[in-house]
Parts: sequence; C-alpha cells; structure tokens
Amino acid sequence: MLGMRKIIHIDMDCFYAAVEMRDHHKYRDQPIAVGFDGPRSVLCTCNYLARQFGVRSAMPVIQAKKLCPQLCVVPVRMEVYKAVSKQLMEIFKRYTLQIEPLSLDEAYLDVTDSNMCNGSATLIAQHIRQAIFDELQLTASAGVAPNKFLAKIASDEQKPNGQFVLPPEQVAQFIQQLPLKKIPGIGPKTAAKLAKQGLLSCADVQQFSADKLHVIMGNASYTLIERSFGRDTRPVIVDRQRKSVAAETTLAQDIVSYQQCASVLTDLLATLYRRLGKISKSKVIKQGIKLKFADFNQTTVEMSVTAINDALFFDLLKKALTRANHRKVRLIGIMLGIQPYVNTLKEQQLNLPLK
Ligand code: TTP
Ligand code: MG
Repeated sequence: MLGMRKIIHIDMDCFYAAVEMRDHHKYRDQPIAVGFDGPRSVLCTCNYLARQFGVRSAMPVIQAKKLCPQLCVVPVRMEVYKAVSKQLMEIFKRYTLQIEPLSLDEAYLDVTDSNMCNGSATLIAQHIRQAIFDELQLTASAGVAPNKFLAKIASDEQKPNGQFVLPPEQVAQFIQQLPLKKIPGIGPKTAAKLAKQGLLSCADVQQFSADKLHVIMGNASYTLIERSFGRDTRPVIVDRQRKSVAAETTLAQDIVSYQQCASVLTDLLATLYRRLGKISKSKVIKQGIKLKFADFNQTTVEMSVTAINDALFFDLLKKALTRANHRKVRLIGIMLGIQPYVNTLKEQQLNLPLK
C-alpha cells in the first residue's frame, strides 16, 4: 500500500529483573524485585513470578512485601543495565539504522525500507528477538504495526517473550475494543474522567462528539481521536534529543516547611545543572516543580520560560506548597523542558511514500 509504514516496537521483558535473574541463578525460581530496599523506597520493576502476587513497578517496597512476603528485593545495578542496553542497540543496527530508543529497554524500528528477511517485518522482529536470546540470554517482546502507537500497543499483547503482528487491514477491527487506558498518555485520572462520560474503548470515542470531547480534554482531544481510529503519523526519530531534564529525591523523612523544601531544592538544582550538561541554557523553555505528598498524591507546577531562571524554581515551590492542605511532603522533583529539535527535512523524507 502506498506510503504504508512498517514499524516494530521492541520491549524487553521485566528488564532489570531479567538481567538479575540471568546473572544470579539463585533468583530464577523466586519472586524478585529490583530497587533500593529502604522503608520508603519504591520498586523499579519485578519479575513475572512476583507479578502473580500483584507486585508492580513503582510500588512502595512495604506494600510489595505485604502482597508477597517472600519477595527478594535485589539492589539496582544501573551500569550493567546500561551496558546491556548498548548491546541491544547494536543488535537492532544489524537490521535497520532507523532506530528510536525510548528508554534503556525499548525502541521503535522503522523497517519500511529494510531488505532484511525479504522485507518481512514479522521475520525481522523474530530474528531480533532470537539474537537477543542467543547473545544476551534475555527475552524481548515485539509489536509489528503500521505506526508507532499501534506497534507499542502490540508489543504488550503477547508479553512476555512473544510478538504480535497487526497488519493494516486488521487495524480497524483491533482498535474498536482497545481500552482507552492502554493509550500512552491516558493516565488513571484522564481515564476516570472519560469513563464518567461513558468512554471506555476506542469505539466509544469514535462515536462521541468531537466538540464535547474538546470540552473535556482540550487540545489533547485531537490526538485521542486520531489514536482511537488507530492513526499516528509521528515518524521514527533517529537522533532524538532529550526533551526534558529532571532530578528528584524521596526525602528520608516527610517535611512541612518552605525552608526545608527550599534547602532540598538547592541540592536538586546542582544535580539538574550537572544533568543539563552541554545543553545551552537558552534552549530551556519550561521549568517545573513536582511535589509528592505523604498520601502519595502529587502535584506539578510548570511555567514557560525563555531561559533558565533559578529564582523561579523557588516561586514554583511556594505555589506547589499552597496545594499541600496540611499534608507533609515526601518527594521533591524539578524539571526543565528543552526546546525540541525539529529536523523538518528528515520528517518530510520519512513521511514521503517511498514505494
Ligand atoms: P518497562 O519496560 O516499563 O518494564 P519492564 O521491562 O520491567 O517489564 P515489562 O515486561 O512489563 O516490559 O521498564 C523497563 C525498565 O525501566 C524496568 O525494568 C525498570 C525501569 N523502570 C523503573 O525504574 N521505574 C518504573 O516505574 C518503570 C515502569 C520502569
Ligand atoms: Mg520492558
């Protein structure tokens, strides 16, 4: 079909936990999670055995141990995961150079123009997963679809160690039943708001009034309608620039006063500047503060800027603290938005119907 793309989304299975199970045989047949085993910390991830007990990523360790008392919490070895991630990218590069990494364990590959495996995206995905297994002793899941959104949804369908191919002619049928909460960007709060209007699946959105949806969601409604019909024109961006830089810390003890928070903020600023690295300060277009309160609810305050401004962080902190309603603060985070890098030529090239 003219202009039809072939996108593969690859996502490693319980990545950090799988690396730990690979490197330590004793963890293979027991429920494990990866994280810092402090009373206040949250898990990075857990293996599939632990998931049977209801343990999940980002769950507080205490809660996870209540659900699964025999859970073994293994310390994070970030350097090892980064090294494995590099090996992964090297495997991808044998099949295409059109790679957009999303995180250490996840990437989109545009194989529209690849001649590997007779041009079969399904076979390319199989070969990549096999290479990952043979060379890294790890398993990955893959989704194959005509765009990034559908490929990402598809890679989740047969997890772990599976793959799901969604050919263009099956998209319309597949998308109907898709729950809205599975769409990236639709978090629990938005999903609840939509559910109140009776909107649970993509089919519901397809039949709903676009004007009414705009009242509920603002400009995000345009993207939601696109996704509900299975459409996504975003190209695979090969040299993605960082869009944000952030730093956050969970406090050893919950705190209340502005002064205490401001002192933590000062430390975070140093980390943030280090992470900003060589990015020009004039490329900063947004600053934000995030607070998580003792009841685990969080709030963010953001403001558009033309260059980074330290004092503004402290103003944003004051504003965020007005939302505390007597709750103590358990986590403080700061964030910078970076001007996106737009290579229009590349986008045009990728969108052109090449065959
Ligand atoms: P994910 O791909 O979201 O999760 P996963 O690979 O552990 O499990 P799945 O099989 O469902 O894909 O994230 C990749 C890694 O990123 C994960 O192994 C650990 C890390 N991570 C965190 O540190 N915190 C988080 O909240 C999440 C979701 C992931
Ligand atoms: Mg993963």
